[in-house]
Amino acid sequence: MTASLAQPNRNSDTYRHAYGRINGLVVVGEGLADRHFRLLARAIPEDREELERLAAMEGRHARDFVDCGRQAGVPPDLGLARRLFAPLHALFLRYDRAGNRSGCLVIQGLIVECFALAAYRHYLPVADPYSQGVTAAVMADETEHLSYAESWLAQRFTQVQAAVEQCCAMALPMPMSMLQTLAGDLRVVGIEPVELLATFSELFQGSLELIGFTPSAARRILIGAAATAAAGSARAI
Ligand code: PL3
Ligand code: FE2
Ligand code: FE2
Repeated sequence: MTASLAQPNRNSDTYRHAYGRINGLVVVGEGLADRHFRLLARAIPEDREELERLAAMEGRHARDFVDCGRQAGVPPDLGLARRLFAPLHALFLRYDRAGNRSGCLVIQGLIVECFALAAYRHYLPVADPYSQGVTAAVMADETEHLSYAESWLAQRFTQVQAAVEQCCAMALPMPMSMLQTLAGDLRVVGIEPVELLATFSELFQGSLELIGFTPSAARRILIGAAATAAAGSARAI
């Protein structure tokens, strides 16, 4: 199955430019994940050690993906990545300051981790051999990060349900618009953005159900966010 996928020409300028933009997003995303888990470690002191361990894993991921770019001889576009991540990071900080722990966990533990897992799953078959090894190892860690957030939220479902819904309505359209911005670059490196979005939706739907939402409530949350994202991009035209 994976062998039949068209491999991109990794030496072309088009590929290298797109790779630098996506690798930049991954490096910045992993670095922010490190910061977010450190802030969560302060917000949830009973799980401090575990959350600091997860943060350290994220720091390692960031360094590992920097190495991938170095191996490929392509510099990451960090400026673009920081601009693209700014709204999601700002919302995380706002929730953190307000003591909204479930909002913080939804942003980092569900949304960012599901996006990372979906993106890495689709990158794996089209990655160069060096990045392939790194990506496969990182994916196992991201699954653990997602599970932490899922079980924390599931254990408190009735108390957090409203905050989770509210956070999804605010935050979910953000990565969707990041995805739109990078759609062309993703295609160049061999990832079909629509497939990435489908995998993300599947993972996110599964997470919402696992924490306690009914399948139809979970679907409503995702569809609502997709509609907001589409309205946002229509305004931008
Ligand atoms: C968490 O451990 C790591 C976060 C890394 C983010 C990876 C982004 C993947 C790039 C594909 C573009 C989709 C945009 C969505 C960004 C959340
Ligand atoms: Fe990570
Ligand atoms: Fe992670």
